[in-house]
Amino acid sequence: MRKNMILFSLVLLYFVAFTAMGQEFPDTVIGISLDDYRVYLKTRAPLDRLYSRGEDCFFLVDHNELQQVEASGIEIRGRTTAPLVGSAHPVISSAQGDINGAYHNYNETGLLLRELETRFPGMAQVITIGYSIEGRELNVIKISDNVQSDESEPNVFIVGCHHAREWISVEVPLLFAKYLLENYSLDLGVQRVVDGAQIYIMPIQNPDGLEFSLHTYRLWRKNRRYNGDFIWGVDTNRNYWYMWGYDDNGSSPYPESEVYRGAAPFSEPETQALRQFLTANPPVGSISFHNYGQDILYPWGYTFTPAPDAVLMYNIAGQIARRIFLVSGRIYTYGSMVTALYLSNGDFTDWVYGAFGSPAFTIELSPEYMEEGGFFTSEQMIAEAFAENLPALLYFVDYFISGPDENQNPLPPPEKSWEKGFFYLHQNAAQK
Ligand code: 0X9
Ligand code: ZN
Repeated sequence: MRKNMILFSLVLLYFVAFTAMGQEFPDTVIGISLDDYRVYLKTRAPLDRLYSRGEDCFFLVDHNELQQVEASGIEIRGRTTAPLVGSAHPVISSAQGDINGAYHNYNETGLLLRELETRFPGMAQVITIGYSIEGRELNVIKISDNVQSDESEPNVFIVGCHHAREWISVEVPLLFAKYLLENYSLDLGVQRVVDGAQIYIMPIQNPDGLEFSLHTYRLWRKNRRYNGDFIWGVDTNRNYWYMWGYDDNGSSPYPESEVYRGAAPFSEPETQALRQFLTANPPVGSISFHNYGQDILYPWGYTFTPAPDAVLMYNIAGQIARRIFLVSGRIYTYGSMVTALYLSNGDFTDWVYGAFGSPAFTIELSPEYMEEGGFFTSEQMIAEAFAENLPALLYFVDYFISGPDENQNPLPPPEKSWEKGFFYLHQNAAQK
């Protein structure tokens, strides 16, 4: 019996060791020209794309994939070793050419927020509102005049990166914080919003997921909750309390789903922290950044019934779309969330609107289509996405200080016929 046990243990040990040794983690970042990559794809499986820079594409590859690329004869234009893959303590990297290029990872974001706090002590304050499942800080930067005191000014809340793979959604809120602080003394418009409101910006709602997407699997979406049975992740944008689990349309009770809503409303530390923080600092308006799709969406998401303030939110969304269009010519379509995308429940904006009654928006940043890269955004897009959203963000904060800007028309109906239908659909829905 005892002998059998020993034998069994040895066999088990062998399998565990073998599996661990055999496991291949991607550990190298390589740059290949887009033309070469097209050639490569004709005969071999796709590689894990990180981002693109000019004509080059950057990929995260394991040892076998690297050998395949080398054997294919195409030119590897750049190569770096990725920081410790899967580590809970990501390596600090700030030079372009690291695994995330010009995109900010968790550490870089934290460093920049602290740097801003140090440079602008009267106007910026970093608040750690909780910790993620893997123990990372959930940070909000408060920007206001007399930042240390709680003034009776409207609270505007802006958040990014509920979804790990949506890297560009970190950049727009983060760069907005930086812009406000660096331009306060140069620009009266900036001064007006910083003096008149308390602006809370949280660039990363899901830091564990972001790091996993950066270092291990580019297309990761959820957080890193371990659900048992080798299944990880809750979709934090399905875990909020309002109408949580209303039905299985767009949210799922099954852990393996990409839209798993978690075991209970607010079961995740990442959503719990926001519940506490926003309850203590109720927002008059909020924006949650995502990508991709070029949409400006507002509640409800859980039902087709228009929200009581659908017209108000429709008008604000129109003003946001108009300002984006004036910067870049890009058309962001707008309407209630269900008409624009699909039904879902337990998302951030339904909760904010349901719990606080204040206008709440999801902005799906560019690109518009999968064929334009989808989640796989380029480095150049960081500056573009920020620039095209800046006037809209300033308008949004100012709206809660000055009220609606009656003189501005919303975006004229877009050209493409299906979008026209889409536009009128929303207009009608909003006017009901
Ligand atoms: O599904 C989401 O959470 C958001 N889209 S994404 O592709 N970035 O994942 C959109 C949320 C919009 N809300 C509803 N449709 N209810
Ligand atoms: Zn998203």
